[in-house]
Order: sequence, then C-alpha cells, then structure tokens
Amino acid sequence: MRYLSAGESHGPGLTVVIDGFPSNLPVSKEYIDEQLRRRQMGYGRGFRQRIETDTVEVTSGIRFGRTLGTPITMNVVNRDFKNWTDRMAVFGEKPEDLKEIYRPRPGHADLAGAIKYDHEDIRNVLERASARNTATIVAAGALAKQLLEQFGIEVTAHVVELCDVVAKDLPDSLDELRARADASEVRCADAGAEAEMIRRIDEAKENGDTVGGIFEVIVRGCPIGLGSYAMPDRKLDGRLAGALMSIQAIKGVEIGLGFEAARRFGSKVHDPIAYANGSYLRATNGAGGLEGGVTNGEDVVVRVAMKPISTLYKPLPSVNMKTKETELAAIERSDYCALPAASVVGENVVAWVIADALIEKLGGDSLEQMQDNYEKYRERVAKR
Ligand code: EPS
Repeated sequence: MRYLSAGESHGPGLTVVIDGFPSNLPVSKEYIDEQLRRRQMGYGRGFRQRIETDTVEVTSGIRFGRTLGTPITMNVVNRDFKNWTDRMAVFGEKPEDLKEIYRPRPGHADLAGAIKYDHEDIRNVLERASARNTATIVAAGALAKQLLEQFGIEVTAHVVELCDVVAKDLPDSLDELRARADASEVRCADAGAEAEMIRRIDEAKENGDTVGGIFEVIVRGCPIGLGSYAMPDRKLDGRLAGALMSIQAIKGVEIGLGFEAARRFGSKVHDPIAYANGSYLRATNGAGGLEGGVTNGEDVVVRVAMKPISTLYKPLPSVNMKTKETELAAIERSDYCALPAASVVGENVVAWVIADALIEKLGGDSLEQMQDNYEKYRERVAKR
C-alpha cells in the first residue's frame, strides 16, 4: 500500500491518493472527518484553525460506503484560500504589491528549500513544508484505522511530556487513558500535569515563543509476525520510525525502553518469555512490542519527540537572502504549540504503517480474503 499527497497550505486544497487499499471495507466519511477534527484541536493552536473546518471530499475508490480496491482520492479544501486567491493564484501574474519573504526562519525548511529549488520568495518553500499537509496522512490513517478495527487492532496516542512537564499519574487501563486524553485540551491523561502544561503554553505565547514535547502511541491487538527481520527495509521498527520522523517538527522516535535501554544491563532490558493457557506471555514490555523488527504480540509502544515550532513571534536572528544583511527571521502566522495535534497525526501515521504491514502479512485484495487468512494464521499461531 502506498500514498501520494499534494497541496500548499494556502492553496486551493490538499489531496491524498491511496493505492493498494483492500476492497469491500465499510468506511464512513464521518469517521474520517472526526480524525481531521481531532487534528485541528489542542491548546496552543493558532488562528488558522478558526478558519478551517477540515472535511474530506472523496472522488474515487469508494462506492456505497465500501472501498473498491481501486485508488482512493480524498480532497481537503483550504477555506483560507479565498483570502489568498491573488497571492497564491495558480495561474496569472504576480501581484505588484506582493510581499515576498527573504528572511528564513531557523529550524524551518526555508533556507535549505530556497537554495535547493532556486526560489527567491521563501513562500514557495514554506507553503508545502507546512504542517498543514498532515491533514492528508490523517485522512489516509483514518481509513487504515477502520481496517485495523476489523481485526481488533486499536491505536491510541497521548501526550506524555510538554516542555519540562512530565505526565506521571497515568491509568493502567488503555480505555481510561484514551478517554482522559480525548477529554484533555493537551491530550494528556494526567490532569495535574495537564494544568502545568497549559501554563507552559501560555508562557510561550506571552513571550512570543513556542514549546514542543513528547507523545506516545500504543497499538493493542497486533498479531505476532508483522514486519520482518529478513531485510532492513521490511523491519517494522524502521518503518514506524521513518514514517513518524517524516511528520513536521519530529526530531526523535524511540520504541519501548528506547534510549533508556542503552543505559541498562541486558538482564534489565529484555522481557523474559513464559507460556501459559496456550500462549506466550511477557510480564514486561521493554521491547515495545517489537523484536528483530517483528511484532511479538505485546503492545507496540512508540514515543515521539517534537521540537518547538520554528515560527517565533519574537524571531531569532537570520539573514536577508537578498541583501545578506543580518535581520530577524520572518514571522508567518503559526501555532504556539502543536503537540496535541501532532499526537493525533502520529496516531494516524502509526495506524497507516501497521495496516500496511497487516495487508502485507495477510494478502490485501479484499477484506474477506484478509479475514479468512487471518483466521488460518491464528490457528497456526495457537499450535506453536
Ligand atoms: C496548519 C496550518 C498552518 C499553520 C501550521 C499548521 O496555518 P497558517 O500558516 O495559515 O497559520 O498554523 O503550520 C505549521 C505549524 C508549520 O510549521 O508550517 C494546520 O492546518 O495544521
């Protein structure tokens, strides 16, 4: 399964085309739109989200609410485009009073992108580099989630750290964790930490600054055997890390104990194997559900670090690329903190990667064939 996405942040809209999605899966537009709504939320978002109400228009690959097995095209309209028709016109002349951007923001794609693609106006870079494009992978992930649900696989993301504030009081139950995260403005399941996190975002806003943090994604219900150790590019841990690192502003991914594993002796890292009532069991999950790049039947647990957004209302020093004079970086309307939104993006990205691995494992032409193959596979696993 693969996808392509396209669209500028203030252009007419965003598009995602998915190829290789199985047929006959009942899917709902409401479900996809709900994921897009979740992506728009979160304390610390900027003014843009008041303009947009993201929803999908599906123009191929679905008939009577079921996937056809053909390419699925989903479009998300940029409502803000009506305010940018002259500045972002697809054809026609550049307006005479157009304000071009020459001062790259440290941390953004601005400088490298302008040099790489020979653009004078940095807007030609930032429009596509914008995290607005994450709406496309969320729409794709929303289809993946609906597929995973058919196999009892659920994906949940929550914020565990924001700036220097760490969530500590987390429930053991995954349902409780999800309910609390969904009810939280920062998607944090620890109410005490949430209040402190909101204070950090307010502080950033007051100071013309931004904050990032860490979110965790948990996948429950994965069968043993997704991914493979046979080739580097088939390892599921590598595929998850690569997909998550491709989200804007993500600077780190760890699986299970992650970097902490490097500080311990092996006996304090690996999860002893037991066997009871017909299945293999682990009392701990330091591996984060992945051994050798293959799921081992435990929860897949991934932690993802997001840097603070690079647009600062109190900008850092930069260079005017026209004059080469030292000037402050340009200011582009942005968010103070997009970590809660990024956690929703991460949830959908992980759903996409897991669905891709499941299709690969079971053969992905139709839902029925996948279900038959899943049953047979489960029977084989139960005999081991
Ligand atoms: C975003 C829309 C953008 C940004 C943000 C993500 O809207 P605008 O630029 O019109 O305010 O708020 O983009 C970034 C944070 C970025 O780094 O580019 C969205 O819909 O998520």
